[in-house]
Amino acid sequence: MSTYMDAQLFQTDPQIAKLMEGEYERQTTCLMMIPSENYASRAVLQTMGSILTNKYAEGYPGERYYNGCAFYDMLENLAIERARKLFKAEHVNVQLHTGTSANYAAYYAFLELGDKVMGMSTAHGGHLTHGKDLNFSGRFYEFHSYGVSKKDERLDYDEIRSIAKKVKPKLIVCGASAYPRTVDFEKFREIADEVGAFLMADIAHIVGLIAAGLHPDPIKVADVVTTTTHKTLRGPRGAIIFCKRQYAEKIDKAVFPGTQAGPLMHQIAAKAVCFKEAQSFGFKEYQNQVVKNAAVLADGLKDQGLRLVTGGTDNHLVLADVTPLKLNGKDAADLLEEAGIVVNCNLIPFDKRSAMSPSGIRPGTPALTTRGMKEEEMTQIAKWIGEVLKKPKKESVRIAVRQQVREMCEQFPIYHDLLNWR
Ligand code: DSN
Repeated sequence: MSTYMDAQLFQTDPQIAKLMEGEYERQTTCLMMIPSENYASRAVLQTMGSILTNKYAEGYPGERYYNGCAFYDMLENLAIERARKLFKAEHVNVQLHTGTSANYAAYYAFLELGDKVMGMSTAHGGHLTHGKDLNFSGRFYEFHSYGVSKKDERLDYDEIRSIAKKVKPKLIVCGASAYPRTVDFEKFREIADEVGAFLMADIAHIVGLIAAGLHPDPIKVADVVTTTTHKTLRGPRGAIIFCKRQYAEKIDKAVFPGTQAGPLMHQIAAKAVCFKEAQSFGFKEYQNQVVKNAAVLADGLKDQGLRLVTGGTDNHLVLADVTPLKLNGKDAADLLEEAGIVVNCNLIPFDKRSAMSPSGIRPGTPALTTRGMKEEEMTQIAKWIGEVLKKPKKESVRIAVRQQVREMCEQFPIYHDLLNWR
C-alpha cells in the first residue's frame, strides 16, 4: 500500500494535488500552535487513506445491516478493546464522526427536547455545543451557562453550585475548549449529585493528558464522557464516547440509529491505531513534554508583556490577552501568521471585544511537541511572538522571524518522506 500522497493523485487531479502540496509545505515549515491541532502519525494517515473507506457497516460488530463486515467487526472490536484498556472505561462507542456528533449523541441519550442543562459559557472557554444559542445545543435544550470568576479567571465551583441549585438541570456538562487550568471533575460530580443531575465531561482538549495520567480522569466520575481523537490524543479526526456500563445501550442507540448512520470505518481503524500508539513507549513522555512546553511558553509570553488569563497554565494551552500590547487577538494572529507562527484568536473571560475581533490568542504546544521541540524552542518562540507583536508596523520583523521559523522547522522535520509524487 502506498503512502497517502503519491503520484496517482497528481495524475488524476493535479489541482487538488497542488493544493495538498501547498498545505504540506505550510504544515512542515510553520509553527502549528493551535492547541486543538496535531500531526497524526504516518500509520494513522495511512489507515485513513485506505480501502477501508469503501464499505458500509451500519450497526455494531456482529449486528450489522450490511453483509461482508467480518473484517470491519474485528477492527471495530479492536478499537473498542484498546480504548477501554487505555482509559479503563466500562463502555466505549468508537463510531462518532466528530466532537460535535459525540456531544449531540450524549444529549440525545440523556435528555428530552427542552430539558434544562448547564454548560460552560463559550465566552469563558466552553465549546459551541455546550449551549451556544447559535448551535443546536442552545436551540434544542434550555442551557444555563456558568463561567469563571472575575477574581482569578478560574472555575468558581461555589458559583456553579449556586446556579445548579437554582436551575436544577437534568445534566451538567463540564470541560472546555479554552481553559488553561485543571478541571476538578470530582467537584462537578458533587454538585451534580446535590441537584440530582447527570454529569457529562467533554475532555476533547485534555484527553491525551488524561490518558498519560497528567490530569484528573473523569471516566469513573462522570456518567458520560465525550472526546475527539485528533487533538492531544494525536489520532485521526473523529470522536468517541465513554460511559458507565448501565448507560451502554442508551449511548449505542443514541449514536446509531439515533444520530448517525454509516460509521466511517477507515476513521475507526485509524482510531484503533492511535489507541495502540497511546499505549506505546514514548506517549507519556510526549504528553509530559506538551505540559512542560506550555508552562515555558506561558512564562516567555508573560516576559514579552502579554497578560495570561489565570496567570499561567496547567495544561497544553495558554490563553493570552494581547490588549496590553495595544492589539486585538485577530490582528495579532494575522501578524503572527505572516511570520509563520499559526495561532487562533480567542475571547478571554469578560472580554469587552467581539468574537470576530477578541482580546486574546490561544497558543498551544501539542503539535510543536510532536515535532520534538522542547523548552529551549518554546523560549525562542515566545521571544519571536513578542518581537512580531510589539512591532506590528514593521514588516521587516515578520520577514526576519519567518526565516528563522523556517530554519527551526528544518531542525525538527515532520513528514519529510511523505511527499512522493515528483
Ligand atoms: N474547534 C475546536 C477547538 O479548536 O478547540 C473545538 O472543537
